[in-house]
Amino acid sequence: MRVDRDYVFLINAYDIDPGSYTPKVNTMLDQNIWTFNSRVFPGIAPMVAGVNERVRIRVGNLSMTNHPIHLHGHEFVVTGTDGGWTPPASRWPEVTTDIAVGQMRAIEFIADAPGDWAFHCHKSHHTMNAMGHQVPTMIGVNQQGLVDKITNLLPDYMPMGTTGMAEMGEMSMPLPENTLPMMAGQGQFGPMDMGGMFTSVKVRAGLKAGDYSDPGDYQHPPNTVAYEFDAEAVPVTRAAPLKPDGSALQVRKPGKAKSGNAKPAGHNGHEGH
Ligand SMILES: [Cu+2]
Repeated sequence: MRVDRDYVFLINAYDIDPGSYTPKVNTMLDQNIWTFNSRVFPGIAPMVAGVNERVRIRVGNLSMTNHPIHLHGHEFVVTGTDGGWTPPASRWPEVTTDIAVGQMRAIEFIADAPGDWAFHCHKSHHTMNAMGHQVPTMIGVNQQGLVDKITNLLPDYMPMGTTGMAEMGEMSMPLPENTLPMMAGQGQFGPMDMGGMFTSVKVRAGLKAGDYSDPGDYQHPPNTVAYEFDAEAVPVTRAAPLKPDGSALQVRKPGKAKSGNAKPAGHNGHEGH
């Protein structure tokens, strides 16, 4: 069962109030810190792999809830369970596998796509750090009047949730000691708005066996990065439509209708026919 890279995560969860140093060990389900190897993003080193290396990731779930573990950019197969290695004929391609309470799974894939690929639990609140989940929905609520009154008492107060939670990653709110921002991490395109059970697989050409150092941000080849389309800035050019014989049709651009001509514009020059 040889592989080129073999990674192991144990999943655990904690309930630690912001500013506290003492986990509430009697909490059974309402944890607020979701961890890989007792660490949370952005404090988890990326996994690395050379192009076309076979990678195994073993995940054991010590927490009291299931975790649908998801990998971007590749399809994997489940090669191991608590019962041992799976027979090859029993495997099917997956991008997410649920790891139930007390279970372990080994997944394997060929790292054939260079890039930085997210690897995370697919439960959204498991990719967040400590925060009360009982906050009211504030989307669309203008909090300015309230903010003015509160900042008289608490100068550092910042409103949250007016446009959803992504704003959390963009503002650097002062935090109590021994606390992490709910969503954090800076990527090469801006705030990543992630926390908790989130890390990445970095696939690079030319990586030496045994080299586990972080290769940094992936350098995207030219013209492979999505961008916001600006119709004003980019002139649209269209090829002339082809006739069935392959030759281009001549298309007359609509012209200005002469005054008093009730016909649609575009047929100027035909009046004399
Ligand atoms: Cu999870």
